[in-house]
Amino acid sequence: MQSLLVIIVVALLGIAVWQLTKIFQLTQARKGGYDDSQIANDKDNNIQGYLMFGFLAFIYIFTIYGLLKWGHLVLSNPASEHGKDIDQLMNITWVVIFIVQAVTQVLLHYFAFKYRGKKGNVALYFADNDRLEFIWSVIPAIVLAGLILYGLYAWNNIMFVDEEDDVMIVEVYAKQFGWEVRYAGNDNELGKANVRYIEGVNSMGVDMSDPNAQDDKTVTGEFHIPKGKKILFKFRSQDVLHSAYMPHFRAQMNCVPGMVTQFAFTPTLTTDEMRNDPKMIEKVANINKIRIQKSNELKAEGKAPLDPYIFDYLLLCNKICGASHYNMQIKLVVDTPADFKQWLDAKPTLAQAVKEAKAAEEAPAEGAAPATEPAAAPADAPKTMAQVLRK
Ligand SMILES: [Cu+2]
Repeated sequence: MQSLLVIIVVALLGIAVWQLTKIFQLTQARKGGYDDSQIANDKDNNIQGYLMFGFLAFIYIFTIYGLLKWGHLVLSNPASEHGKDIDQLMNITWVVIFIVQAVTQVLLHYFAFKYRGKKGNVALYFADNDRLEFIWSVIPAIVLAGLILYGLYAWNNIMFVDEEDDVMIVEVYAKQFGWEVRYAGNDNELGKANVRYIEGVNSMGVDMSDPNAQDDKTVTGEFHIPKGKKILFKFRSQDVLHSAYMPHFRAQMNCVPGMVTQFAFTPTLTTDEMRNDPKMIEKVANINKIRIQKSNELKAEGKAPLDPYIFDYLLLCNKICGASHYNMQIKLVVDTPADFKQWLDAKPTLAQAVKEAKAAEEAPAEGAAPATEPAAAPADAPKTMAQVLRK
């Protein structure tokens, strides 16, 4: 509110100064010392011409200043195998843009200065120049074609998943506003799924009558993947378009209702390794510096201070999908293969979870102890689960 008032006061002051200069100019004009013809004279044109150079200097100085001041804020080393290709593609594109921008902006502003208005100058009628038009059409066409071909080549390399590859399948399910993740289990095949099967703990709509679904495991809150293993992500959406964005792995794919999309990558740095990356340490220190400032303000107001920030990989939604889109994220942990195995082994299969939920639902009246039941081997679970769900 206070800043709004300040803005209004500054705007009103600006208008007042502008009106005063106008009055001043009018009084001068009446005395005959001021040209109020409203037509630009040579002096006006010269000023505008030199301002062109002023503006040119401004955009270059601001660009260099921005690079120096904020250049370190971009993401640090990629944490996936293909990440280097994406970064290289991005860097080449930036270099091309910088060169083109440097040359064209100088020419644009120089010519605006050179051909500024001059008394007595008459414009030359100039229909076209085939050679010039040829040059400025062919050069961008070649550069763009090169960039596009290189981009397509990089994209095809990244998106190609060899059938023979030893990949681990992980399903990511998007919905307003959160993520759920399903592991394909020992058979590395996801059971069929459909929104119609959503019920209770089976919140991803897995078809429990499908034999492939019996060893599937679902998790929420956070999910883990092992370092060095190619992960084939399968994306689904329950409701609207979402986009699974894993910036540190340079990976993003739309999650489209009614279809399965995919993206595969091999993580190369565990969460711990990324936390110990010198650039990441610097970033985290920067964030915590800001947090400490904010915490001091909060403490002064008698509120609870902020926790220090610890780095974690995230999977974020990158498609504006509704009111809580901004908060649609899930923690992603990259473990060593051994840690990952330990983490995943400790999770129950979805079949077990469904069975436990059913048992808990039926049990309470008798006060019996069905809690031991769910521990049954998953081998005998399939039929029962399928029957339970078909009811
Ligand atoms: Cu979303």
